[in-house]
Amino acid sequence: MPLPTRRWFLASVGAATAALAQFGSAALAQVRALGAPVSGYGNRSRFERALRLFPQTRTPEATASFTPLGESFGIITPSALHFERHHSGVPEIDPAAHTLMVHGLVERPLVFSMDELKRMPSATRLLFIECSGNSSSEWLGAGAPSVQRTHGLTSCSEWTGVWLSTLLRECGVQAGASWVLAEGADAARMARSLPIPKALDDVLIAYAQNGEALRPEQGYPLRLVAPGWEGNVNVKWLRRIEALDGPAMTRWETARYTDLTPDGKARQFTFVMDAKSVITDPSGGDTLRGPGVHEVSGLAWSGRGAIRRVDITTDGGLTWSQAELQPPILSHAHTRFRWSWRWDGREALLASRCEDDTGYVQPRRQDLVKERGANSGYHQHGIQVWKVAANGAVTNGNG
Ligand SMILES: Nc1nc2c(c(=O)[nH]1)N[C@H]1C(S)=C(S)[C@@H](COP(=O)(O)O)O[C@H]1N2
Ligand SMILES: [Mo]
Repeated sequence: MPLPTRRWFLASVGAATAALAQFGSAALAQVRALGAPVSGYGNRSRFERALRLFPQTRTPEATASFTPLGESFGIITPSALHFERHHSGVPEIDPAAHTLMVHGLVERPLVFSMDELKRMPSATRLLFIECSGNSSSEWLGAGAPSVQRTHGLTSCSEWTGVWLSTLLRECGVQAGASWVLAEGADAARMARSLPIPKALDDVLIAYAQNGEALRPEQGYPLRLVAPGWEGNVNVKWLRRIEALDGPAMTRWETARYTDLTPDGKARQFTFVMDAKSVITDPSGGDTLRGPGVHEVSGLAWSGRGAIRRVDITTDGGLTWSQAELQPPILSHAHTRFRWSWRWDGREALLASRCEDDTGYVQPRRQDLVKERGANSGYHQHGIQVWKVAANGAVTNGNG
């Protein structure tokens, strides 16, 4: 690549020289004053402003908050900014009193305490959790003004716990068992059914997130994490697993979390989150400082596996250029991509398109609507377009 950044670099050197000249003895004296003492538990700088956003609703216990993806770096979501979706608020659970019961079609029903679970062989995985309602605002075109509101119902954490397969083997699953029901201890007693092959494959019963205990909002002290599957099945405040000979047909897999199609029928048990990507920088609400080189960066993920490729367009999909994927590139985790864009200062339609390692390519939003209609509600994973105006203002460009 030639050196497109040269002018930008020279301008920065000029600014730095000016700043150094202003850096007088008063500033130096301040730098030498004693700082704050040590503390038992860290907080971010008071100058940082990124927050989860949530709509004001009549029942704030039964809503969602959105991760500020536009202000995110790398692939890990800080636990304090992980999106939240609660159907009946965050229960307060004493881990010393909490248990997980595994029963139903098993040889030996067992009740596990938190201490017993933590003594068992553990596993750690970096995994995204995405609500299947993420981007539902975009089914009909430009629905939300910022990437936080269009895509902020996905987050990525490092989760540690016990494999569900380990617990099921302890209990001895009977031959007739084909599904398991997972139930939470919140007021809603939210519960979802999972087919046994998934339960025995890669489902984690997690007690830790990003190196410490789960946050209460994420299910403290125990949650289910089903890699790549819709957020709703990742049951929080987990208290019960029941082996069954079919799905339990709870209200969260019948009245909710089914996807209405144009013929009036609904798709049910649409577990897998399809490959999806979005440019987080620049994104809706940003303003480009002027023509020249801009680093375009964003996130891609797939419930089917790992991201293999991301392409970027600046002309609404007429031409595409391959972005760079930043390691680590992990299955069922956010992957960060970046691309250097020399903006000519004219109106642009900026978008990313990803492909996963099964060869699945993220569809255009219009093609998804053509196939599923506009009333699916869930699983909107189409390409997100950002419109860059000549004055640098970035807005939602979904047409
Ligand atoms: N017990 C229980 N589990 C739950 C929920 C809930 O309300 N209660 N919400 C579900 C939904 S819809 C989603 S998208 C994810 C959100 O997980 P998070 O709040 O940790 O981001 O949790 C799921 N697990
Ligand atoms: Mo969700």
